[in-house]
Amino acid sequence: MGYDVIGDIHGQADKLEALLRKLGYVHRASGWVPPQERQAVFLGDLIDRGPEQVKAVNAVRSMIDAGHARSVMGNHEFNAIGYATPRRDAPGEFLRRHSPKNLSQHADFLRQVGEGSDLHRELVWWFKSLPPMLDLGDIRVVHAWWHQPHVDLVTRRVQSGRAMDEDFLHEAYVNGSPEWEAMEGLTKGLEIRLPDGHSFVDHGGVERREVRTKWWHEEPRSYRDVAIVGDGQHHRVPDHPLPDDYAGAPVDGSPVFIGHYWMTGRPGLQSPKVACVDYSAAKNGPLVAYRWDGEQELDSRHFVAAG
Ligand SMILES: [Mn+2]
Repeated sequence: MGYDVIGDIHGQADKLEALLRKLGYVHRASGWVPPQERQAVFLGDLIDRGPEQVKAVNAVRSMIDAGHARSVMGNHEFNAIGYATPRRDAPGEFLRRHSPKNLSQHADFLRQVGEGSDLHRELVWWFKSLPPMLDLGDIRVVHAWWHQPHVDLVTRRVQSGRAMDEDFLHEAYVNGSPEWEAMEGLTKGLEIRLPDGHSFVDHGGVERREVRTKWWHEEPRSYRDVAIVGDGQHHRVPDHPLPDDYAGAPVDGSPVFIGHYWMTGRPGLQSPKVACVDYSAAKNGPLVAYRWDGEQELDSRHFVAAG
């Protein structure tokens, strides 16, 4: 089986159609059908930000129902579940707070589905069925970070093929709990705190000390090696050695596909074993796929972009 691993759609249904066409998929009454012996694999973040979120979800969902695709859960689906799930311990409140910041990230989705509608409930129920990671044997797929301890915890707590249950969800929304750590790590990646006295300015102009990392880096020595910061900010990240408890590590074993990181420029590999296929389709970037044909060492010629 060959896999077409497709990055974060964020409601860009037109880009999805263009990419599927380019990959040789054809549209039938049941939905999009792949070429023989192929399957699509989606990396999550189907929703938020874009103009046609329901259409994008339905396209992916019908492919999964027909056995033509799989998808993992992104942080935006996990957030959507929390936003819509009442807290058992605090009537009137939700697992994810309805703060102005959380609302603004999710407002387009809520408007497009109709907040509180049957469609909204239905889609949230479906999001709970998306696995946080997929080990397909020859490849592994996760939205942001394949970290084996997190994978093991979620494997124990979320039965494969079953929706995420209320107990797990409540624990995963307790800041600092093992379940929270695991879901944060898998869907948002590894973040570390810069040493005292150091900070950088993020794309929104906010001064930060917590920085996303290239957890896949093959010889991580310093903060500067692994920090993911915007143009012009790299010099602000110190060249100090990483702390002993730094949890990032290069991948060995089967290749790992990720989304989430808002890449720009020409699609390229993170390492021979790691490919990020998110090239900012939510902004002005293309939707990108990696066409996997069985190779255990990835090849940058296998990227396909549309839009
Ligand atoms: Mn994401």
